[in-house]
Amino acid sequence: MHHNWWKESVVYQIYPRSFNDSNGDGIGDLQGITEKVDYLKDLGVDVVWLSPVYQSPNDDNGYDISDYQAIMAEFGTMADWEELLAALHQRGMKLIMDLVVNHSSDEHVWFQEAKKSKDNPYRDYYIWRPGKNGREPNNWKSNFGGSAWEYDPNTDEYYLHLFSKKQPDLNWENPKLRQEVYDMMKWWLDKGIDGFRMDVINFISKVPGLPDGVVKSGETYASGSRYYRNGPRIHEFLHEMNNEALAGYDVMTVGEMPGVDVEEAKKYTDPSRNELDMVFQFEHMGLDAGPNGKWDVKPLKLTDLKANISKWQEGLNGIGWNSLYLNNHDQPRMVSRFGDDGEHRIESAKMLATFLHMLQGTPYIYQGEEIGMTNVRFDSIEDYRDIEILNMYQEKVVENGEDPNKVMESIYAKGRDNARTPFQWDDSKNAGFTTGEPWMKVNPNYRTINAKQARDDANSIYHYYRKLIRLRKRHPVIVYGDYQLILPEDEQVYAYLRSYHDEKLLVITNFSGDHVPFELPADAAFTAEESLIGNYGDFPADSYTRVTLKPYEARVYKGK
Ligand code: TEU
Ligand code: CA
Repeated sequence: MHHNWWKESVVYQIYPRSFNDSNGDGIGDLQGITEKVDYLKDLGVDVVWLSPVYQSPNDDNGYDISDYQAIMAEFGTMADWEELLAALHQRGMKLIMDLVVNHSSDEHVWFQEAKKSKDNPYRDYYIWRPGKNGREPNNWKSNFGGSAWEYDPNTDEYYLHLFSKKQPDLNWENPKLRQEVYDMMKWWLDKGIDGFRMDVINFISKVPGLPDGVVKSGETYASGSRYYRNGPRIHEFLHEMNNEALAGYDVMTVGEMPGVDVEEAKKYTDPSRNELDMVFQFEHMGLDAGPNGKWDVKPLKLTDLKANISKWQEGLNGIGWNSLYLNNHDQPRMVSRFGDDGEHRIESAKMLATFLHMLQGTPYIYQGEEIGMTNVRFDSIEDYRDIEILNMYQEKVVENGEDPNKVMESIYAKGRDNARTPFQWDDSKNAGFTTGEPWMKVNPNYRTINAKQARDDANSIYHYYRKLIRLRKRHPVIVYGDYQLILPEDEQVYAYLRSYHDEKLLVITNFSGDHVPFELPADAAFTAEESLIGNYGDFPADSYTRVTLKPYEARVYKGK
């Protein structure tokens, strides 16, 4: 398999607003991140992905950009950003930036111009349509609720917004828009960045004619996703972007792609096609949702996770590349969702990390994951900040009269703000995140769960992550090995083999809080030589054929 630095790397995602506040205004900022680069270096990560830090009115916390070449005033200045880049580079770490070009902010000068008149030179940078029978041009719903169209009385047309109405979709059919994006990308690349994470990049090509979707009974709007995910010109656009903007730079590109399947992902990431390096896909994030989408919470069946992960591991092997993650800024905390954030918080967080980091792909650590930060339960909807949560609550409780307690439960389980509470640095006021009033409340469990405690405790989740990251550097099988699932039917134990040349790994993870027997199937070709890492301390290398696993136990054996 072809070797690349971004396959051998571990990425750390920072959500700047919630990471570290350097000036006491309650909002995380760039100088705050720079103060913590040694923390990142000690952890051992190779690449930092910054969620958006560009100028933005913050309707969606920076995912609505009003100037792609300016820094958000709340986060600091361009000089602060340059200092951060230099501090990371000095320590041998890389920086990738978020590229949000499916849409801009409605406060971007392009949109300000576009809405002036139908013949404005920028009109075609966005997607405008006349209404149909006094209604929206089609029945698509926005990902944040309501119609995906907003009426503009000045020009008597609607514009498309797949997210909030302050996030108008850019028109990729327009070659001038595409060229502006490529020029902007090169401007950042020439500043020395090491790549891009591309926000919903598989949404940029829409099916011409923007056909109606099928409305579910009882609903007003339909999902239009089949007409804008992996659309007809998507591969052409990404190939062009690669050619025009990326060629000649040694950078990594990762495409955030809701609704991508294995076959499409192969096309996006097969190096011979010159599109992207890796996908960041969502299939496994949908396994604990019912037919009515993310708020329709259902328990995860481990065999569903196995079938899904295995399909991706086998499907991309030798062809493309995947990102490995169990949480990010849009998802609940992984220990709360897939582990046990009470009694077995530490063991289960380590188990999930082991499970993930031993797979083929590039692991992503979302800030706070490495200290086992958990979901939060705020009593009042007033304490929530996320536009998706607030719009959903408004629609369900205020407009449709649904039971607020039930809706709050779904927010506790799936709301994006679970991931966005301030980073817990220590047990001082506001978790050491800010000396002021934090923009969102801290999770009250910061007195026991915080980075200071974790760094001082040799058995912490944090030190376990350090060890996992270091193992990756020593054993090419972790990065490049083939994957083979064993015990596909087991509902408690997820076990798999990796193999690369004469190196093999056996990974055994108990996803339950029970004591569970594990037995290596007789036909599994594996002989253990060494025990690599486990979340209950050292264990004997010869225990791999038959063992009773403790709650959430994880063991990795190396052998042949
Ligand atoms: O998210 C894209 C996306 O489709 C989702 O992950 C979505 O935000 C969420 O899961 C809805 O349930 C990206 C960004 O990561 C997200 O923060 C932005 O809000 C969104 O795009 C719009 O830019
Ligand atoms: Ca600040």
